[in-house]
Amino acid sequence: MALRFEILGRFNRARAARLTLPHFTCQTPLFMPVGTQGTIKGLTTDQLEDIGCQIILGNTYHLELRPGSRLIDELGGLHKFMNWKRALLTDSGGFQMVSLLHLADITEEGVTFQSPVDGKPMLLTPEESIHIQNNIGADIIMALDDVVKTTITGPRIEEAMYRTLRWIDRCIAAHKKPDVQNLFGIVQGGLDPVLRDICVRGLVERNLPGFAIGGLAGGEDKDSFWRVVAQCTAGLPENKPRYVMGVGYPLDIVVCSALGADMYDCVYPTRTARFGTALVPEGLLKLKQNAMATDERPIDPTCSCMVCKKYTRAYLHCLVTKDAMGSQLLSYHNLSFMMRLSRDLHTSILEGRFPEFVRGFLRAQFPKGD
Ligand code: PRF
Ligand code: ZN
Repeated sequence: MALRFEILGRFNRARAARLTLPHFTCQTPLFMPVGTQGTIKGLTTDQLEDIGCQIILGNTYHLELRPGSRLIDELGGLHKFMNWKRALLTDSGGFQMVSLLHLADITEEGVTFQSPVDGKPMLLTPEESIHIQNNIGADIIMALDDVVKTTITGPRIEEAMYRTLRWIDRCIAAHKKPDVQNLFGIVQGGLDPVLRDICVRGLVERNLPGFAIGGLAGGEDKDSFWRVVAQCTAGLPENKPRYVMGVGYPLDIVVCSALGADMYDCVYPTRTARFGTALVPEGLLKLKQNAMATDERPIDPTCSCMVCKKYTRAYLHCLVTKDAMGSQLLSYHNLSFMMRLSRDLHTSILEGRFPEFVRGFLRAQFPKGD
């Protein structure tokens, strides 16, 4: 195992922990910004360090297409290639292919898809995904899973869950660097508590260094989503990190942390920035609105990030969607917001004032109590 997970404080099911990875020691709960081609769109790695980012996510599928994991390996791994000294996590690639390419098809062997480069049929097997991720060299690598939308019903959900369990053994067997890279298994099973339970037990038996809860945030209602997270965290070992994949919105991170989850990733803060939206304690601030044109305040007067210290809403209104600098500055602020949220969760759990923090967060987001 190439990690240490020490719980420093708890509040009911919520945990504040220290997660020691080969490249960095992180504090949880934590949010991981998503990079695709070895970059978080619009930000330098120095800026990511400045805002307190501890671990970022890379996508196996994108990196394999360009520049290719063999080249990354030859050039000394992704950390060196992208000049990022802190922790990295790579996702296995299957989910990205299925969600991006409607041409992807899943068989027992792996995920088949047409190369977006030359249209040739390609196959991503569990072995190949792990081999690529071994080459990329992230601190945490993810098992190849069979992901289905939570909004479908029928036997396909059960098939995907059992296949995910069969594939985990192929991933474990293919993993050549367990001393320096941590392989996380992914719980699938849709919204079915029986299937989720079988998957949790199956993965726990494999004694992996950490576990992810997958297949969520795909259009199901919040109640179903939170119920699955609550069930999975209850069944996963206390002393291992729990990662809810593809989540999310600030509210979901607060709720999932209360339910005992530790790690999150989502494109939302950077994507919404590119559409001109800033995350603020009250919810969302749309910089495109005409009212912003003469507003001399910072995005968020309570935020101490570089953008809020130096620029007005009026200036950002002028830039958004017209100049790349607009998305860059908004991404910088939005990720700063997520980092502050992660820190606030950690310290409030540690200091025994988690309920007060959650109440304050909810009051700001839902002032009318709805
Ligand atoms: N599996 C993988 N990556 C993911 C997910 C998943 O279930 C999600 C959840 N929708 C986001 N990213 N491998
Ligand atoms: Zn800010």
